[in-house]
Amino acid sequence: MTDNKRDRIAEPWGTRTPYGKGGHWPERVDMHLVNGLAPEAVDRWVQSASVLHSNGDGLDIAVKDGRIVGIRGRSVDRVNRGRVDTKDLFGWQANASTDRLTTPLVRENGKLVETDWDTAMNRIVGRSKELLDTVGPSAFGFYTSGQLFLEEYYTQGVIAHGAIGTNHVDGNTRLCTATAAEALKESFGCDGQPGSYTDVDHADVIALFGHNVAETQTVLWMRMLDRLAGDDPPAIVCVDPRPTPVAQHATVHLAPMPGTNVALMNGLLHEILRNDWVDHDYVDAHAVGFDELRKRVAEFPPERAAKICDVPAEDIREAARLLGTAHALLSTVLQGFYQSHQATAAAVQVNNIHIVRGMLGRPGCGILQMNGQPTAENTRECGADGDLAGFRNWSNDSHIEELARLWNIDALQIPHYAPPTHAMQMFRYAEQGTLRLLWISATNPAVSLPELRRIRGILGQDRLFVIVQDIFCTETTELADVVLPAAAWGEKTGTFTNADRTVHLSEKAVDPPGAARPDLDIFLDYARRMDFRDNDGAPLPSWTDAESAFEAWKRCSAGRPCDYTALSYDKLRGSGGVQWPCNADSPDGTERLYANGRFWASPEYCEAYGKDLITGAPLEPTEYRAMNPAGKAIIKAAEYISPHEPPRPEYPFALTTGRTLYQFHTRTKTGRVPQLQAAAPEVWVEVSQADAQRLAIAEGDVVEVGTPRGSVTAKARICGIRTGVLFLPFHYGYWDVDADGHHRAANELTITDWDPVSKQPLYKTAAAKLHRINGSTSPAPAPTTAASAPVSVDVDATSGGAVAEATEALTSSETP
Ligand SMILES: Nc1nc2c(c(=O)[nH]1)N[C@H]1C(S)=C(S)[C@@H](COP(=O)(O)OP(=O)(O)OC[C@H]3O[C@@H](n4cnc5c(=O)[nH]c(N)nc54)[C@H](O)[C@@H]3O)O[C@H]1N2
Ligand SMILES: Nc1nc2c(c(=O)[nH]1)N[C@H]1C(S)=C(S)[C@@H](COP(=O)(O)OP(=O)(O)OC[C@H]3O[C@@H](n4cnc5c(=O)[nH]c(N)nc54)[C@H](O)[C@@H]3O)O[C@H]1N2
Ligand SMILES: [Mo]
Repeated sequence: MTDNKRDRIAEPWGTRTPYGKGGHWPERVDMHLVNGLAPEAVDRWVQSASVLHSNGDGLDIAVKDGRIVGIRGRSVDRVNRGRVDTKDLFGWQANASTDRLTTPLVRENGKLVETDWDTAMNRIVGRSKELLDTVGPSAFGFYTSGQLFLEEYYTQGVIAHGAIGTNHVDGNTRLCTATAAEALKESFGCDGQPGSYTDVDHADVIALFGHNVAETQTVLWMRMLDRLAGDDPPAIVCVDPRPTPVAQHATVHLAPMPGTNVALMNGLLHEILRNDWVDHDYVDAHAVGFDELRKRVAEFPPERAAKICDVPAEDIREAARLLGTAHALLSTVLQGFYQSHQATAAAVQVNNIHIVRGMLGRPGCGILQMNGQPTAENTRECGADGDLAGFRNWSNDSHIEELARLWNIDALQIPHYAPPTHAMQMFRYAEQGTLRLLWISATNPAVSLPELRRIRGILGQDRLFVIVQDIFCTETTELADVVLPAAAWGEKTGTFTNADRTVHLSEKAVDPPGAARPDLDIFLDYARRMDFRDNDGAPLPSWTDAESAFEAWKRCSAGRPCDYTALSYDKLRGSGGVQWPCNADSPDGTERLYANGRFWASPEYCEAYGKDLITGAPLEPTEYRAMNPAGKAIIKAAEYISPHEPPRPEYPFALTTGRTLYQFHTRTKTGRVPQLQAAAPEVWVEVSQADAQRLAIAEGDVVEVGTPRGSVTAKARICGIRTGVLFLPFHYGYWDVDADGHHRAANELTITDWDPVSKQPLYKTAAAKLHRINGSTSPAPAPTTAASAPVSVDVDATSGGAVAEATEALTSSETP
């Protein structure tokens, strides 16, 4: 065994541990302890998993004298074999920030003042009862997260859908992976990730569609890099307008204009069908809809797609050849598709490639319609996100009756007159005044929603009672009537499920600060104070702590695709993660879904009857039955429609937004962590060399980016982004104004518009203008290690120094 030291800011992916196709991905245990503390000096190691992305890397939290002092990867974990993402290595320090929320706050005479739990909760209960009596359940909205625990979402779902009976429950998962869920429902009748991370070990082609995995799930990228460094490496297809690290390693990099994904996908499918790279036996036996696809993509020869997307037709042909002749194709999809124009229609075309090629349910043949947040999967499973618990179908009465039996309430109490309200619509109801109480937990919409000026206006209304449950003061708590201090990851116990269905247990390592309480306790306290009861007069929800909530969830999941019945806290303790479904038939979990070409798509069982990919209109149950009586996979074609806000003379650029390796979202955690904050301290805008030259912009010049919604000033990073496209990271919030009061938040610029099918907002396609304000003496504060790498050689390389060192324990021999 050898121990390496690495500056993990300068080298985010650490040392390569190459392995060949079908081989065993070697262990590499990463560790960072505070101030060079020796591992032997740690009092306890407490099992958990990563919380700053969706990868679900197993790790142990180091505790000494009742405080978190570091992190070590878990070598037994199936997801990471010991590796830890840079943000997770250092991010835990935010827990101990001295500015944590430690006491509830209530608004008095316009100002937030400290108070005790009784006062804060009684205020919420008082307003709740008044609204229930006067307006009814539809006055309530719950806007939650992809960052709480499974137990917390299930509890919230039962309180909102069951006890109160409102249809207005959604998560920030709407901004994140609503399209992943929707694309899976459209193609397979049900949510649930078909693939597994172990598909990386077997694939001969890996295609990443709008997914900068190198910066956003860095450990998954390490697995891909290790395959690339080993024998028989896979070919990589990258679809992204920016020169991401993925693009740098790609065999073919397609850089389409933002918003043109469907045209590109149709061009790729055109070539796959024209060359008859189709598994006709598979399609005949297991799918419906092939003829419609054939007709649709016939209209899309690569030349036509090339013109719309502005990529060479030859590259489309070459990418199609790789996809079409792969023996084992792994595809991943994320925000470059989900937050872009025609989101669901585009994501579904990736599923179509796998269906027509029969590439499902076998090693290496995975689809990962990725998640973003650590627990986004659970928001979806538990029905806290505009779905119903256990992937139940809101328009199937027998599914509603099942829920009513589980919760021991009347079926009529569970609203199902329409699909659960999506977040963008909830904010509209609040704007219009029909939604009167909005309970926001673990999300910061005053930075993360589109068109922030509008969002501030909505949250700031007097008639809207706003509750915000967070671990810090944020731009959103500023607008609240009541602020509730929550315990963070590491300070509470619960389970969570990553992007490849792996369930992990995260145990409490230390106490929360001050009077902060676990989100679960807060929701249960509310239910008790409201005196919610089931049909027998027993408390609703009936559980009292995390483990009893998990046991209740297991009953709810029984017989559904996300079946947890054979899992328990005890089974998860010490384990390397277990993939659902995990039940009596598969007690060790299930690596891949849809082996044998069987889907969860039968009309009686499916989660959804699907929608029209262009208008989003839901199909009637009878229409679905007629189309797919036997529950096969559904091939859905889509025509291309041009983006709603294309570049035009006044706004000549396509503006896209997203993230960078070192920061997480609105930076409430990573902005408080010295190593991470220093690596990307302020906003920047990425501009191509050709555009910079034309507008006389030099590296580091201060520029203004404007859209019809607002403007942002930032330093320009001149990089390899394609001409005509601008990129802004969205991490920097309303508070990050510069000395002259100029805005820094990307969402000052974004548009209130969403995909008609998944209702996910479109953060990746807006038209913008750009002009230089003045010069400066320093380069843009953008990392040099990733997609924002400068073309200029005069910019110092991003590094972290001694404080950013982590050790890597490498096993020299490969153990099978
Ligand atoms: N470091 C870090 N990691 C994270 C997070 C974080 O904040 N920081 N957040 C987590 C969360 S919640 C999420 S959702 C994931 C997101 O992870 P990703 O989806 O990988 O990240 P994004 O930067 O949002 O977008 C991915 C890419 O889409 C490209 N893109 C933009 N527009 C288009 C388009 O129209 N077409 C195509 N094909 N590509 C386009 C962008 O250039 C960008 O490189 O990351 C997770 N991991
Ligand atoms: N322009 C643009 N906008 C975007 C995106 C984009 O790519 N471009 N991406 C979108 C995506 S994919 C996402 S996921 C969203 C993310 O947007 P947000 O959810 O708004 O971002 P976060 O900063 O993660 O907010 C989480 C909040 O929860 C708090 N918190 C952390 N842990 C806990 C806990 O245990 N309990 C409680 N109660 N609070 C906690 C944090 O302090 C923080 O304030 O942004 C979306 N917005
Ligand atoms: Mo996300």
